[in-house]
Amino acid sequence: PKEPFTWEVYLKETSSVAASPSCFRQSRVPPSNDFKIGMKVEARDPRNSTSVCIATVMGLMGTRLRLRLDGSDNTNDFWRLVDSSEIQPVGTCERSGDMLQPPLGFRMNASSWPMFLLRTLSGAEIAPASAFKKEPAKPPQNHFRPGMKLEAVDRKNPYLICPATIGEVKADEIFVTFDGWRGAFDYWCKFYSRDIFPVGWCSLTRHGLQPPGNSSTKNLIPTLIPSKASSSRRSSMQSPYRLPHPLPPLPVRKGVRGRRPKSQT
Ligand code: MLY
Repeated sequence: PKEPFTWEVYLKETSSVAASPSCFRQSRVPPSNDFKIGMKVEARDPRNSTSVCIATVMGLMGTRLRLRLDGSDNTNDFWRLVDSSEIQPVGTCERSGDMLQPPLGFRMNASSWPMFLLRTLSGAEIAPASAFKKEPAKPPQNHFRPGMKLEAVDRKNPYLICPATIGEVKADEIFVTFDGWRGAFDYWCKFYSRDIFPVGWCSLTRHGLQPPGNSSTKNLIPTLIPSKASSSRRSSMQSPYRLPHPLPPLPVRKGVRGRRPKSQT
């Protein structure tokens, strides 16, 4: 029976180190999540960052909120930390002299927006200002190094937080690689991204942590290995990769006397 994932065992197994908490734009003591399902907040529209909209808290996970813009459909939910600068108490927008906007893809006629907004907010539970926490400051510099471990939001499945490794560091950016997933979910982000957390964050905040995937980088067929030795003899048009072994011969279809090769499916 396979042991459940723990960082303690995994760091040993992979002989790797966790990135220091000081590398991250996250509080050393995670904030409490004082929101409740159904509460209304103001949120920047993720698809149109110039507008501030009304959103409803649809779910809570650790220090994160699952949000849905009122007047939008249920297919564009997004996640924000309780100390995100992209959410604020209802009334903040108006006090600063701005107007609440309908979300991109508002499902009604634009002319019905003022009445929709009125009905949305009347009698609704408004999240108290005390639930919104101050966003931590950016760390002054990028202290990440390749090989350091962290926990990171899977941006293709943003409800998931997963074990990850720093693959590359370039100026104020880092390449986040997802352990055991062959690169399909990897991304570049700023070192001060809010989507990355120190090892232990999920456990501390009672957020689920995905186990590493099981895709090995070995045994890929065909396995492409960068060739170093031949690089000086290569013309710029040739691939920097070579196949490690000759490919197996293709099955040959013989005439009437022969048998057809068996299907591989
Ligand atoms: N089953 C989905 C979700 C994969 C999630 C990968 N994350 C954890 C890096 C898929 O295979 O696409």
